[in-house]
Amino acid sequence: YGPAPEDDKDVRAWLARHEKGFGHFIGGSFTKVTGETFAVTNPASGEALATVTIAGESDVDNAVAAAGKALKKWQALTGNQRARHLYALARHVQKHARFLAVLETLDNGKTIRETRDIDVPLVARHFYHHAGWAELRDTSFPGYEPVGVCGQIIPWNFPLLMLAWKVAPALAAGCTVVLKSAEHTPLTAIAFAGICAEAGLPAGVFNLVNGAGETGALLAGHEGLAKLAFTGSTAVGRLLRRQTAGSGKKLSLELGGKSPFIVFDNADLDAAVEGVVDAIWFNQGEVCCAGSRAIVQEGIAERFHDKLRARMEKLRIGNPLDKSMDMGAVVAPVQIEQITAKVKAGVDEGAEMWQPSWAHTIVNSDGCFFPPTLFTHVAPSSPLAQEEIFGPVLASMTFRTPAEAIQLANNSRYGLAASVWSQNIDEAFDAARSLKSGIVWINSTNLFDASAGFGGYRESGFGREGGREGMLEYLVPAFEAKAKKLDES
Ligand code: TXE
Repeated sequence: YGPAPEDDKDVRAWLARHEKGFGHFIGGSFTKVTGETFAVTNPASGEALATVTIAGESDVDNAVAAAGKALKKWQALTGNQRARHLYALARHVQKHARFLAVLETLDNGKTIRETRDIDVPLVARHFYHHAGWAELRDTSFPGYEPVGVCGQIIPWNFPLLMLAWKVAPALAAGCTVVLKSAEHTPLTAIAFAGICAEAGLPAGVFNLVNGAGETGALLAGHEGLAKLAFTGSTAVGRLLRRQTAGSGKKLSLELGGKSPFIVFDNADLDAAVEGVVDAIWFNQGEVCCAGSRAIVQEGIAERFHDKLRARMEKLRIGNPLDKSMDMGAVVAPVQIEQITAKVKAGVDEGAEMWQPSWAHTIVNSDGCFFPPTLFTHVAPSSPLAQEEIFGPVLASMTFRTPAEAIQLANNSRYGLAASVWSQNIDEAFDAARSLKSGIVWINSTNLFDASAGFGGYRESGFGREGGREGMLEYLVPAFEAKAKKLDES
């Protein structure tokens, strides 16, 4: 990890100005840094970046109260007025795009190429898109009302993008929000809170609390919420389902995945190999819909794996602020430990592991780097094929017939996404129809858009984010909302 490039100067200056730490954002302003704090680290170098206050019970109470207080005023605005606020947020995100991209890269370890070209532009796109829904809410969803105050808990793999996925539809629907950032990566959510103030969003419409699982549990259990939206691990998703059962809260869960990447023998192999790069090495494999299981037709498997290994040799991994890097750092040492343990278990059970010849050169650096890793001849029942690794590790297996490919692909407790590669469009559509997953990409992978609903089947969760389906998560039929109001009075 070499000297930091010049272009992180603005972010460094901002961090230096907040040397004493960051508080929460409640009722339109930042709270003081008091009580317990946690440290935020750059995973590419191990250096400390900032100190952040942990939200306890009274902070969560205050944030929910602020969101409750703002609800009436926010709902009294016209759709057009709410839309203007969303447009303003989008424009301010664009204005600070470079700052946000560098901050996200420092905090999470993902490459600047990704934050600059994908994460931050998609964040702006989500606010623009949902500004449209804000304006169209009454005509597009007649008979629906906003659900009310929403609690939102986000993970660390796309910190600012997951914030946008949750905050934009909630605000467009007419809800107010208390968001909890992820403990590894709270900094872009804090910067976004500043943007809300700068863009003139009414106080209390967006509130931010920081902290780990304890803070998340306090928020999830709060009686003042009408809805909880969560993205994270299946284990915590299960806890939250139990915690909110019988509470009357509306719930949406976006959890893990083990998405298949099916390559038929007539696929354009070079395109499919590039697809794998996007599917499993994009964002170091820390993607809930990562194509982590390659399912390759037998006749082309050897050729495909040879091409893949040649491509892996050329991947560049290192300082995420360096614009030429393909892969950056994994989010934290704990995640490296998890990936390492799962890879070791795969080797111990006899699966064939392959890493590029340069893999050893990154092992002893100060940062959390993990080389791209390929397992071939993986047994379908192996943990390598069944468990989410959430790292740059691809498990590959082969099939003979299309039916076998579908059977292997659906042999999972998850069902988030799938990718099908074939130049025979009938074959591709037949496969797509039979796959049990929320999204199917054909001859492409990891494509996201604010207008398309995203979400899973089975243990990947329920509820959709994005598009019309995503809006419905933040609305309720009017009679339900009225019954709730009557209950409360
Ligand atoms: O996730 P957690 P972790 C998967 C991935 C990864 C594993 C562990 O496989 O290796 O999860 O990551 C908050 N009540 N994914 O431990 O704990 C937490 O503070 C309420 C997939 O980081 O689920 C954070 O804000 N909230 C996933 C958020 O939940 C709680 C992305 C997610 O953290 C809580 C992340 C509790 N009891 C991890 N405990 C995806 N689907 O993209 C924790 N949290």
